[in-house]
Amino acid sequence: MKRKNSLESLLVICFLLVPLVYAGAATKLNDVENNEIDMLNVDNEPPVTFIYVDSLTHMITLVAVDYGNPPSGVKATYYGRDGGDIKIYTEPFKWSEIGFHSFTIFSVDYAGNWETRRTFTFTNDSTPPTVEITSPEEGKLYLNGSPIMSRIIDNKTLCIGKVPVAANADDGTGSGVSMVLFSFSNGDSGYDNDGSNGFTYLFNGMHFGALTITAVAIDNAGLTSTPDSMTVDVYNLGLI
Ligand SMILES: [Ca+2]
Ligand SMILES: [Ca+2]
Ligand SMILES: [Ca+2]
Repeated sequence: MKRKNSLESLLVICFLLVPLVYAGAATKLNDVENNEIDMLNVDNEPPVTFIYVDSLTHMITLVAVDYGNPPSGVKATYYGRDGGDIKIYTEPFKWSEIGFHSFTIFSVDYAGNWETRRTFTFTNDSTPPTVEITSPEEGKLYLNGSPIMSRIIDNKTLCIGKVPVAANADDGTGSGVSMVLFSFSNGDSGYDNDGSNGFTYLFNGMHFGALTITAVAIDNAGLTSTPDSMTVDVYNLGLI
């Protein structure tokens, strides 16, 4: 009888424990789910700020986009000019001082996520570049692209075969030379946008007689130089 009572007590305890264990497990499961939902529904990402510089109007616009799930929204955007004080950005502003400039920009969202400060540089430029044709050289004789000698009889440049055209282009302390355009009186044209190895173009059009070569430099602000021109005598079949 005593043993039966003990068994009954054990069964009762088990009977009472099962729902408790189940409830505990369910609570844990709910906690995990809630935590996951919390993690999925929080904004822990900072905004990203972009800068737009209009090289013609010199207007500077900052735009910030917030991220998160869901994003809490951009609370404020800040900027500092040329290492100066940090200010709050309210609207586009003009920055027309010529030369090199740096802007530090960053934003914060309503959840308190601060964007890491980033620095952008640009050059305000209102001076066109200069250009000068350096090849072919005045009074030289060229044979298929290579200078052979100075002409003795005539001081006019003569190119038999291809014409190696090169120009020096300079933008001083401005935005830098973007490219040099080459055009020819026979209608051919070309450009070189890599000044690291000089600005060059190899003319190989079929042409017999005087050929005027014109070079124009363009800087990174879109300003164009005064053209430089020279006329040479060319005898080229235009073959490879
Ligand atoms: Ca955010
Ligand atoms: Ca310039
Ligand atoms: Ca080049």
